[in-house]
Amino acid sequence: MKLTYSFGARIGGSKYPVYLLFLFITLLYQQNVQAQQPITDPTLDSILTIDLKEVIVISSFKKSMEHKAQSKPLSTLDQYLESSKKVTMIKRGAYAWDPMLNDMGSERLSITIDGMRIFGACTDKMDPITSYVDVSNLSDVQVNSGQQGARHGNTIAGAIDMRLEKSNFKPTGWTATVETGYETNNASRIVGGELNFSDERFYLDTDIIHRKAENYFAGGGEEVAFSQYEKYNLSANAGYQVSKNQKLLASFIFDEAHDVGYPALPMDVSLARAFIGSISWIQTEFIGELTHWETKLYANTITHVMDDSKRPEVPIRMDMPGWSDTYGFYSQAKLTLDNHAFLGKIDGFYNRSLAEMTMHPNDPNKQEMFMLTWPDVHTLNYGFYLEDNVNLKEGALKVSTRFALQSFNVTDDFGLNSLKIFYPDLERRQTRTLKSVSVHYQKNFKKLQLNLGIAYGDRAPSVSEGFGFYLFNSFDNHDYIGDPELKNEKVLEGNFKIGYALKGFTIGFEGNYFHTRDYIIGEIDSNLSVMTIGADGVKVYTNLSYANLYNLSVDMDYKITTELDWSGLVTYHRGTDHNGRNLPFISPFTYRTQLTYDDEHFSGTLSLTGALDQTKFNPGFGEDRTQAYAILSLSLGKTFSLGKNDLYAKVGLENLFDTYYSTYSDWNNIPRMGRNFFMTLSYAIN
Ligand SMILES: [Cu+2]
Repeated sequence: MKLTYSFGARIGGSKYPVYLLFLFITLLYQQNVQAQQPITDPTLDSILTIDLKEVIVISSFKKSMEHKAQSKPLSTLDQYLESSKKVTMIKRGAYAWDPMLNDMGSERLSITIDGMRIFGACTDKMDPITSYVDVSNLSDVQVNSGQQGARHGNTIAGAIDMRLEKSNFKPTGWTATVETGYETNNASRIVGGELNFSDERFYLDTDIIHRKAENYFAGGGEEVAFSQYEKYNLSANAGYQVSKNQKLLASFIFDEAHDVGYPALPMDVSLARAFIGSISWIQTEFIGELTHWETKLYANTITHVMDDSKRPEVPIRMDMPGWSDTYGFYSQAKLTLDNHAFLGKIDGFYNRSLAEMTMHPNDPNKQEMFMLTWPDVHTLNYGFYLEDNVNLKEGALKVSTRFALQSFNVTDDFGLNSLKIFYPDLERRQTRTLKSVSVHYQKNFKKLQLNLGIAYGDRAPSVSEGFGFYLFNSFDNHDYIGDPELKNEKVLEGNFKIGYALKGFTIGFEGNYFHTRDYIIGEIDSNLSVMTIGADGVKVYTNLSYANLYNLSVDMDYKITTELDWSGLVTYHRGTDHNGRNLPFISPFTYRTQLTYDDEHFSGTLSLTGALDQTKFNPGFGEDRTQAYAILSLSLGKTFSLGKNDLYAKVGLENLFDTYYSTYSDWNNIPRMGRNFFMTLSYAIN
């Protein structure tokens, strides 16, 4: 606690006048973007559970009126995710940041939309799943660390589930909102609206949003070329109450981004498009003691078109389109017996991933070259998940397990034969079994709460790790080749949390440890020659004997008065492999502190985020020492009542002192945005 506080005082004190701090303290506003979920989970009735998930409330306008929970109402989903305690974002530009949980990226993560599996179509990770939804679609994002996320799929790092916003048969009738925002740094314009109808029998929610931004400017005024983007998103959700006990729901999202620049990469995206749809049947009563039966069928299709047509000088022109289609289902039900609350779930998905690369030599007499970078890999996964929440005296126990079968089928002959150059005995099909077991225990003392957990889990290689063919990584400047014979990665996980609450003051100390066997990472193979002009070498995905990773954090919250609140967070992370070599993308020591003020009419926040020098980096993966930084931001909000309707205005200043900085997770040290003034207006018609 001392540590965070002293940082706040230093910035406020010596470097910048103290009165500046206090001027804004009087106008501060309660910001509570992330809240630790209380130990009762509404989905499990009143049974006490020990789900230590973090819930990031996404505030659409409607919710912003209820919660006033956001510091920047129309910020991107990426910015919301970044406010989480455990999620960090890899940035390759201003758009489509790539989430990491517990310092682990997409291969080790399960990311779902309302429980639906969906996979990006880019071999270079330009299109994380989070880039195909917008805040206008969502009510909240649930972050489950480690095997606590196994309900949604096999995972090492945990699960991020983005939950769609639904009126859910509330008798609100017709409601509408119009929202608009502008940001000065990159001339970002945002226009959105919602039109909803809901009664006890039927609801229909629709929303639309458009975002367009030009290049942004780093601190000090340097323009970051190729950082523009444009995106449209629209969605519709409908529900029909068939009987008191039965509901039929449907959801649809269309998302399309154009002209997206990736300043940290040698290529851009001319089109990234997703269609995401589902139908669900929900029954409160099912068979006998089984309740809350929910079955969902879903499908999604993604098109990703990557090229370098806008780059002035390239050694060779490349077109790299990719496609990913996923079809899936799940069916789950609950059972309550004495002090046990069970949840059982069966699920499955079928994914098809295909990506191509065509090289067009500058010399017209030379032939074009064509490769399949993902050889039309079909992945079939079906699994069974069971959890038991046991309500104990002054505590709780949660036991959960998942078992799944996952098979790969390389369906394209050309792609299969290309991989056979490296793996002559490669079979077209393969099947793997995946397992997860976890036990969590919670004990409540008077003002103290103790959580302990231990877990085992594994995962199959991703399509890139298993079947990728000359995937260029601009960070370490190597071509990557997959290995279909990789072993599954297996993790042994331990975690704890100690929470202490006094009147108005809470403190939590939290940590987790991942011992990962057969850790998958790319290693240099000096016998192979590069495909990409200018690349330094070729890496092949390999199983390391093991890698260790741990994360520690302390967070505090102090309610100074009913209106004024202070919170702080410090985190420490460390990751090494079996040789003591640093793992890439491990965060240095970070801190965050925030003062918020909130009364009926005004709201405001003053926040400071920063990191110390990154001294534990991995030069073999293109990393270097990232300098320490501290960034100060503030925002002010006010609600105006216009008759029956409400107008909510919010203004803010980010990176107040226009600091030039980049973080450990900025691809190729691309600088972050400099000073930025934003304003948003939301108008609700009730
Ligand atoms: Cu791409």
